[in-house]
Amino acid sequence: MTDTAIATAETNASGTIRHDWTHQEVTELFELPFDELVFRAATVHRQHHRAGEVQLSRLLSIKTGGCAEDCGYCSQSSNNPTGLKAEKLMAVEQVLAEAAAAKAAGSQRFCMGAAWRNPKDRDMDSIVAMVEGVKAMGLESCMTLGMLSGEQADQLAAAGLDYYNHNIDTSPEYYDKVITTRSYQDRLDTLDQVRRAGISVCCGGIVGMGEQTTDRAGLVLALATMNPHPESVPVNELVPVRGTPLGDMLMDIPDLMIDPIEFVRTIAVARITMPQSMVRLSAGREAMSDSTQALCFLAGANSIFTGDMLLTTANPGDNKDAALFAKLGLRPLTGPEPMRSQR
Ligand code: SAM
Ligand code: DTB
Ligand code: SF4
Repeated sequence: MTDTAIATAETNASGTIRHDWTHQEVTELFELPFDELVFRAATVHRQHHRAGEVQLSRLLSIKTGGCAEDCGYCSQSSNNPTGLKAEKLMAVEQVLAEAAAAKAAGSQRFCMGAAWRNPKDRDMDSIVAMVEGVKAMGLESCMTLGMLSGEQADQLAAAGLDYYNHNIDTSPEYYDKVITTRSYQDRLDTLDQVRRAGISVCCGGIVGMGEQTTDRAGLVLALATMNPHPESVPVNELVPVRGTPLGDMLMDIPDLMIDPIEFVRTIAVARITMPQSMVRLSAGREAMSDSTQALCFLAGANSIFTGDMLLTTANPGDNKDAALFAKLGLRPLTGPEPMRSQR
């Protein structure tokens, strides 16, 4: 990349956020010398966010297992013999008790996930009550329930839902190696409904599934050419689960594991191309060293999931995270996020 290209890469000629990234440009970012890439990502980060502040979100699986989709990474697909016991949708009171505990432990956002291809209309009353109850506690609310109809997106918006998480997971080119039961376009259609309904978009993907750098560039490109960018971009490292095709592959061929430096590069490129978004260091922290996490924060990650569990797999937990924050001098996020419209 030339010096001029580097100087203008993050913004276009009028200084506005770019949505016209090309695969070539994103690939060139991935290929920068590591210190140059991280320096640029850290610079962009400081221009748009309060450095050293990290948003804390708590996840809860409100409906676990027995999912009809065949996502190759997921412990919860009924296609994957992982031994996970399928459960019914949790009672509203139980979900709200968990939300209250999350708030007491310092979370700003409460994210509820269901192992569904899509919610059934009969579930929507409970889902709406969960969103309303979480909002009433003064927490931000997020849900991830699979594909949504326009009507369901409107119901969630009316309940006051702040964020809907729906990931594109990987590049369009690698997608068929990961999931066959719903298409890339299905995902984009749900994201359109979420956006149209006025709910903030949380959309990202998973790396470390055996994909190549070109696919990681393709994933970031797909996100960074959305207009507007997703307000929240979770970058997950595959948590290998025995019984899932991708988890088995990774455990049997450890050489396929993504190098931590390449993971940090993905965070940095996401930060540079989507300057205002919250970039969330999501699944995979349990197996990650403090040093790798520190590099991720330096490269612009500014949101994490807290607590002992993600949905079905382990997360570092509050004690380890408190120690990490103290060691690195990080603080929980205060005040508004740059992109999110207040609801
Ligand atoms: N069923 C809904 C859906 O897929 O849209 C919501 C829940 S699903 C578990 C949410 C996201 O978690 C997936 O899109 C995927 O990106 C991520 N995820 C699931 N299993 C994972 C794993 N083993 N490692 C890393 N990320 C994972
Ligand atoms: C996302 O991108 N990561 C979170 C959240 N969105 C819902 C889920 C991670 C799940 C990791 C595997 C598990 O615990 O089952
Ligand atoms: Fe189902 Fe979501 Fe898991 Fe895919 S990622 S199998 S849709 S729970």
